[in-house]
Amino acid sequence: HDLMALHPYNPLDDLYNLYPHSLRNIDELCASIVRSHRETSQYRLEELQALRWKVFSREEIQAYQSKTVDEMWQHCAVRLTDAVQYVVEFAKHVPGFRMLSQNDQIALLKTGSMEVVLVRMCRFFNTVNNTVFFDGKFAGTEVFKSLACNDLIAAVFDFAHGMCALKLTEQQLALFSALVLLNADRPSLEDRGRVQRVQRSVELGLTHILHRDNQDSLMHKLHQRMAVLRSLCSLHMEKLRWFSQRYPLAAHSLFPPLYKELFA
Ligand code: CLR
Repeated sequence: HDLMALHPYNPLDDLYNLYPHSLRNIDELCASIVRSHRETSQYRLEELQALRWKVFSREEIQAYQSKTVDEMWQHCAVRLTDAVQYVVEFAKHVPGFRMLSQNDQIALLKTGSMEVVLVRMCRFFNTVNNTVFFDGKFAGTEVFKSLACNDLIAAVFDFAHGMCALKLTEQQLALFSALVLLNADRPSLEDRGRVQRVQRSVELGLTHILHRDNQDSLMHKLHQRMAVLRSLCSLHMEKLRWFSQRYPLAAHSLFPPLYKELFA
């Protein structure tokens, strides 16, 4: 009975007993998702840890704040697009993603790439002083003042704070990122069934990792974070529409092509 208390029932256990060989498949799936996360994460955690206290000076902050709205939007769009490009690279190496039709790959990236960027943001976030790694140093919300969308910035920083509080390992973060991307509920998918099968395998992988780490209860919290992500991304799209209406020329000619292709 004591043993039962130590090891609460997990539906995966039945699966392992029935199909011991599939455990190896799950392990292999997890290993390749973790590998592609590592290879596309831009900075290693140790590097970011070392830069943690490198913050912008008063003058540097003022320089960002005196940029015009369109200058700052363009600047951030370039940084975001750079991050999105790494997410696209990550996606390509998630087992099953490249087997999907081109249409479905693009549909998943259109809605998911920004969400994964925001999930990844927690690696670049310092909760002690509420700053994010941006342009080589750590920046607080005030740095983004000239974007004129303080509500979005505050919500994004809040989200990063909440993600940090979960203290995910790099492996958990990798699997969660893959799950955010492989979502069969996204609009305009051609072959929803195929996306669903890939989604299920990634879900199984995440469940497996959390179970192994003795953190089964994290799954529920991660599903809650996914709902917040969706609202953040619609806020981003709303701001983008507002900006494109006010600055049509800037939005048309200064945004990186990939940014326009995915979000405009
Ligand atoms: C996220 C994790 C990536 C590296 C990275 C690059 C650009 C950063 C981004 C991270 C976090 C969010 C960020 C962004 C640049 C601008 C954006 C700081 C750290 C802020 C929130 C402004 C958004 C403005 C839009 C409305 C255009 O691997």
